[in-house]
Amino acid sequence: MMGKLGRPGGARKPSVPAMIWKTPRATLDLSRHARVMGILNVTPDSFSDGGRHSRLESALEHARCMIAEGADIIDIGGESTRPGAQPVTAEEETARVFPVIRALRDEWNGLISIDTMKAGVALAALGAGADIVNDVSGLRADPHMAGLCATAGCGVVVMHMLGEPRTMQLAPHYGDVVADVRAFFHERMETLIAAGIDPDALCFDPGIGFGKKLDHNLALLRALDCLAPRGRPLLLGASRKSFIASLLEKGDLALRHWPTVAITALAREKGVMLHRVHDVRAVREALRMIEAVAHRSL
Ligand code: HH2
Repeated sequence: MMGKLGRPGGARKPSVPAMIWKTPRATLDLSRHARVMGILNVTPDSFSDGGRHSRLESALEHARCMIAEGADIIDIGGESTRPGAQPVTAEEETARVFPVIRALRDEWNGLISIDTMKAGVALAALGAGADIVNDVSGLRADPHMAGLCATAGCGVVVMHMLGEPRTMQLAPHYGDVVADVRAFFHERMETLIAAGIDPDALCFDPGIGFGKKLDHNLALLRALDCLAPRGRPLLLGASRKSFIASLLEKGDLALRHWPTVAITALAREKGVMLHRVHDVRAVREALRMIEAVAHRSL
């Protein structure tokens, strides 16, 4: 028997709303398949890799490894945003990231993002071949950043942070963290579109650990399915973050690997399609498994 809207003998194909993210190199269709952003810190003081990748060759080697493991995007950062980290000059930051981006661009056609709050660094990085600006200040730290992104037509990650890295963990306070982050995204979306950025180039990130206590992070993780502005993708950076240690007493970074995979799976189930992680292989496999189960019957 076939109902008005039904198909004989089976469930209707649920329609998956279109979700795209535009960058100059490629427009990603995020309706069905999540993407992995591998983290490449070229800072001497990064909390996660202790500066191991600060030299060009080892940075490239690490990028190649993440690409072989299935990274779709390599996110390159030259300034640590660890709580209490001291800022570096634009010249120093550019000197760290520029050679890595240029060399990686020469050998790889995938997406490269620059993790910076400075328009000068972003300009140099885009010139070297980066496709995306990932700004943990949500394009508020530098008044020239929005105009630059609009002119370049690059992809943009707009992250929420309360305060600034040096002091953000001192006493973060919210009325309702979920409502506040949602309101921030809407304000940013309006402002950035008014500045000339293509709405399809925007993606949003709740900024786990950036001016948030444990309960704030957990509330945001529980609300991942209702944070993003309509039609825009969400990116999550929960990899190895200290909230895992607070919950599970895993001070050793290596022990935060499996909890990170679990958080990624939870986030994917809540519709997060962009995952910024250190350990690409396990996250890639977890996402493949989740998507194989979800899509097999479609
Ligand atoms: N987290 C960090 C840096 N950049 N960008 C986005 N969009 N989202 C994040 O959650 C995010 C980010 C901090 O983590 P990490 O890169 O591991 O450390 P460091 O601050 O030392 O670079």
